[in-house]
Order: sequence, then C-alpha cells, then structure tokens
Amino acid sequence: MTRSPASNLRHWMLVVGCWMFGALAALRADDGYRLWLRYDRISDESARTALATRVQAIRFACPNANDSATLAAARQELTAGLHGLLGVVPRMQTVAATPTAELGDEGFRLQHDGATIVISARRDIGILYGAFDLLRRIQTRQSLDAIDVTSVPKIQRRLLNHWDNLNGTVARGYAGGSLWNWFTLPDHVDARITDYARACASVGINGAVLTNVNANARFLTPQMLEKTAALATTLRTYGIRVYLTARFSAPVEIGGLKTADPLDPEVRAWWVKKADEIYSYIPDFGGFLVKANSEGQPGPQDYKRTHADGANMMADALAPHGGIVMWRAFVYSHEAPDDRAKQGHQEFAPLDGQFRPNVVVQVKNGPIDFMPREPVHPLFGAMPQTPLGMEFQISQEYLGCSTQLAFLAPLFEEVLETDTHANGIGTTVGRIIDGSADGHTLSVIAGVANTGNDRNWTGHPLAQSNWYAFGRLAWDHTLASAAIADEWTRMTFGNDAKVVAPITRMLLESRETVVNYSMPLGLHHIMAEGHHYGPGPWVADLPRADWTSVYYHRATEQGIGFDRTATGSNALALQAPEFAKFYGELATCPDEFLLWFHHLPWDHKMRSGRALWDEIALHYQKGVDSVRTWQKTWASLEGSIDPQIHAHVTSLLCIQEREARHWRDACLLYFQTFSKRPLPAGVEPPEHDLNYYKNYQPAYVPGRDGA
Ligand code: GCW
Repeated sequence: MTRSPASNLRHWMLVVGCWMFGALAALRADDGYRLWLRYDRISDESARTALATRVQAIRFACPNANDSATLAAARQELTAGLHGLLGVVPRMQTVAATPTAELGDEGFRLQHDGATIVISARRDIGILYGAFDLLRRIQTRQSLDAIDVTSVPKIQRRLLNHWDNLNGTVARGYAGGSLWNWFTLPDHVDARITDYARACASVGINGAVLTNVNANARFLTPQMLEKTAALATTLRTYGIRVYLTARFSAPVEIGGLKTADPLDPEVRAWWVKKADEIYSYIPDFGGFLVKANSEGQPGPQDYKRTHADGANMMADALAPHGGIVMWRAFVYSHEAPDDRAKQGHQEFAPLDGQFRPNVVVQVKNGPIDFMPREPVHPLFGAMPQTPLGMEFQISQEYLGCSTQLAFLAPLFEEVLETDTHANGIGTTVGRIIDGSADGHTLSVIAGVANTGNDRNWTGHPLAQSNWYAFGRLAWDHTLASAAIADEWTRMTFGNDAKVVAPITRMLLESRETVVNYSMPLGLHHIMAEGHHYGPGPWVADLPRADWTSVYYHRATEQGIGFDRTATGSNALALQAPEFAKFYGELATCPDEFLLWFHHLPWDHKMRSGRALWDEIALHYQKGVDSVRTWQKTWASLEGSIDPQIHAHVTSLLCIQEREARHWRDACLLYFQTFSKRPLPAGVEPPEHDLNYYKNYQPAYVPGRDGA
C-alpha cells in the first residue's frame, strides 16, 4: 500500500512521537514521591538471584489467621516490593500460630524455612512491620541465607506531631501545605494518605497527632471529628492511631460554658462527654496533646490551677476509653525573670507524682527550643514517678528550614544516649523515655513532622532522611546514626558504593556543619526574629527578654556566653551532681557546650590553644567550607543520581552555601563590635557591612503560625 505524502508524514510523526514519548518516559525524572520505598529492580543479577531463591514463598504466622486489612496491606507491599526488586511474585499464605509473648503487640520475628520466609507476630501489625523489615533488608542487599531476627519496639507510642492548621497551613512547615484535605473530607480521602501511612509504618511510626499544638477548638466539633474519623480509617490499616491537640478553652469556645476551670464540675462533665463523642467516631482514638499556659495558649493557670489539675481532668475523661494525655512541658512564664532554661523544670518537677497514670509529660529534647545543639532538658531524670515523653523537631525550624541539609540522626542520637546520672551511671535519656529507668509501661516519643504536600513530601529531597531516621530511632533508640544514614541512602539512591559512601558522609557531617556556621560552641537562640531563618544576633527589643538574642549570647567587650554555673543562673544545679560537675567545670565541659554553660573572655584559651574569638571565627568558616566540599561531592554524583533530584539538591546546596556565608559574616561582624579583634587567618572577610545584614529580610519564609 502506498501512502499519500500527508499520511506518510502523519505516520512518521506518530512513530517519532511514540519514540520520543518512550524515551522521555524512560528518562522521566524521579520526583522523590516514593521516598525510601523505591522498589526498582536490582540490576546486579547474581545478588538478585541469591535473594530471589530465598523468597519463593512467604508465610505469615499469627494467632488469628483471619484476613484483615493490615494483612492485605502487608501482602500488597510484599507483592509490589518483591516484584519490583527481584522480579518474583512469591506465594503467600497465613497460618495460625502463637508466637512467643516477648514479641508483644507490635514485634515480629523473621526467619527462613528453606525457600520460604516466615514472618511471625502476635498481631497483624507485627506482620506488616516484618514485611517492611524484609523489604528493607532486600533493598540494602543483606543476605537472607541465615536470617533469624526478632525485633520489638522499645517505646510504646512513636508519634509524628503535625503542626497543621485548619486553614491548610503548617506551623514551621517548609514542605508545602497540610497533607490533610479537610475541605473534601470525609467523602474523599486523598490517595496520598495511604502513602503517608505506608511510609510511617515502614519505620514503625504508630501514631499521628494531626493538629497544631497552638490548637483550634473547632477540631473537636462533630463536623471535624467526622472528617478525622475518615483519616483514622485509612491510617488504622497501617497501625497508626490518630490523636488531636485539645485547646484548653474548648468548653468555652465550642461548649458555651462560662469557664474552662479544670475543677469545675460542668467543665469536667463537658470533657467526659466530649471524650465519649470522640470515641463514638474513632474507637481507637489515641488521646490529646496539650500546649497549655505556654506562649499565650490558655491553660489551667488561668484559673489558678496547676498543670496537673488540667492534665488530670482530660486524663479522667479519656481513661475509660484507653486514651492518654500528652501534656507539654514547653512552658516558660511571662513574669519569671529567671533563666528560661530553668523554667520548664521549675513548673513541672514539683508536680512529679501528681499526674494520673495515663498522663505523659512531653518534654522537648533541650530546655530552650530545638536549637541546632542543646544540652538535654533538666526534666529528664527529675520526674521519676511520671512517664516523660520525648519531643524532637524533625522540621528544621532552626536548622535552615527545608532549604538546608541537616541530617538529624546525630542530634537525636546525642540526646538519647546522654547520661543524666539521675539514678547513678547509665540513666540515659533513652532509658528514661522508654520507661525502663523508672519502671513505666507508658512511653512516648514524638517528632514534629517535616512533611507537607510538596511532591517530595519534605521540601529538601535529602530531608526525607530525617523522617526515616526519627522512625528508626523511635523503634530502637540504640541504633547508630551512621547505620541509619547508610540504610536510608541505599534504599533511596541504590547500593553503588560510589554513591552510598559520599552521600552518607555528607549526611553525617551535616548537623555539625549547620551548628558550625550558625551557632557554634554552645551559642544558641541568635536567629532572626519571627521566621527564625538566618542570623539575628542583634535582636534586642522584643516584648520579652527571653525572645531576644542578646539575652542568650550576652556578648560584651569582656566576653561572651551564658553562665549557667553557680556564678550565673545556676541552671546546672537542676541536674544530677555528676552531670553538673562535668558541664560546669571548664576542664571537662566539651567545646560544643562551652558558651551554653559559661561566659568567657574573648581571649579565653581553648583546648586547641587558640583564643576563644579565633575559635568562634574558625568554626563559622569551617561550616562554610564543609558546604563547599559537599557541592563538589554532589557535582561528582551527576549521572549516578536521578537528574531531577540531582538538580534540586544542587540548587539547595547553592542556597546553603550562601546562607552559611550569610550567617558567618553577620555573626562575626556583630560579635566583632564587642571583641574588637581582627578575623584570624583563614577566615574570609565579610562581603557586606553589618548594616546590610541587620536590614536584610528574606522575601518570604513559610511556616508562620496560622489559624
Ligand atoms: O519552636 C517554637 C516555635 C513555635 C511553636 C513552639 C512550640 C507551635 O517557634 O512556632 O509553636 O515552639 O513548640 O509550641
């Protein structure tokens, strides 16, 4: 058949079009949506075959062999994962068996029986966790030949705290808007919620507080509870319970009462009824997270009652349903002129023993506020009769928001393994929060989520590692951050050593790098006011002294730093004597915490032999230098990493290098007005004068609190 010239042209256009479409699809960039759950085919054939021979079949062994949505999810994940990675579709069966009690409600055991992998658990969620564990092993190319592992979480409630507002914004959120589509709920549950749940379950996160701690009482109305219940249904399949923040004044705002006094019988009855109502919508509702009498939020002290009165009132309402109250210790009084680092302790330590058994006091890792480095909060070890929950911040409010690489596992690890010496040697923060130090069964660890509706979930593609790391440490707080970095990198970018080694190196250096170029040697809270992005060591005139920077760095012509020893605020006296001695004496206090605990002259001789001023300056420079090294490292990975992600990180590293210089120059120029010393050799001169930095305003920083 001969074609007319026109149809010939059409034919060729179609052929070329198809070819181009195919080529483009093959080249189509990865946008990071799949997170670390990428199940791309293992290209190394011998590795693939070795793994595939071990997973010809999968057996789930659990007491109740009836099918459930959770078991179906496990099957679905394994089917997609094993087919993707290995090209196999194993036979799967569920058999009735009763694994040992040590596995608890969520643990699992992974073994092999010839070519069959056996996942045993006492509940279906353990099977799902086991399925994800198996996939992780395959993704990271671990041999399954002699596999026999048992894994049980050390902490009972492993939660993300979403600071999401009803209007779709996220407080201190840098990855787009809220994931919760309140407008179209309950009719439409976004498919993305299932992927969120898969990601959480893959690292063992089992709860989500959906709403901002600066709470909106409307979330407790039937209209919103119906929407929340729809989310809860999707999350439940993946073992995730829903929690809400409770606004203390809700009885007045949505209940029509005249007071929210926690000892008022009508108020108490209102909360009891409210709890009953919530559980009628969400039978496995986890409980409330409460920010009270903190930064303007209402609370029991408005009625001259204590935090224990407030927490217990809510706890009593939730107790019949098995719910808990997580009452935040992030409290610092409006009037107290005392060191803010002491105030949480002053408010809460005297209340030890007064809380109901279903109350957890949730404490931020450090006594100020999620700084790049803080010593551990003095409440850890000071309330043995009360379960203390950990609150980390995964979103990087003070570590460059989502524009800068700061892998947080080293920060989490540093905190969790710090010995408080509360009951003698070995009372680490990890053991306090997992309950083992003081014999508590209720235990909580929370991370303020860095997720949003950006296509890649976390804004910075490499910030996905922080969601991952939080979950892994929440499951087992003794894991090493290097191991977590290695796992995440392999799962996300593949197992090529030429990619894994440089990326893990960057990850592991990154938190210290941010410390170096922003708040080195124990400096803290010297960021820009309000949005908290970038430097602001000059911030002085605010309604409260402890919101300013000068309050914290205390720079004068004589020296710099906050004296928290006996000659200063004596905050160290709140801690165990061994702890206080270690940080309180210059001979032992690590350089990393020096200016947190000590005020020192500019010429103070450091361990390095240099004067303090020179040391500060060189730390700032070192931070800048590290980012420049990463830029080179990252450039060398071009072609080995998906082009879209590669390009995205390249531009973010460019921002980070600029921000690191900005921090260095602004802080050194400002502190130089006190030290009156020249920059030491090796430190680049600043680009602009101090006024430039003082007047600089970033165009728009997201995440300011919303409604
Ligand atoms: O880190 C600070 C933030 C506030 C936040 C507060 C808190 C949600 O700047 O935005 O409020 O802590 O933890 O309550």
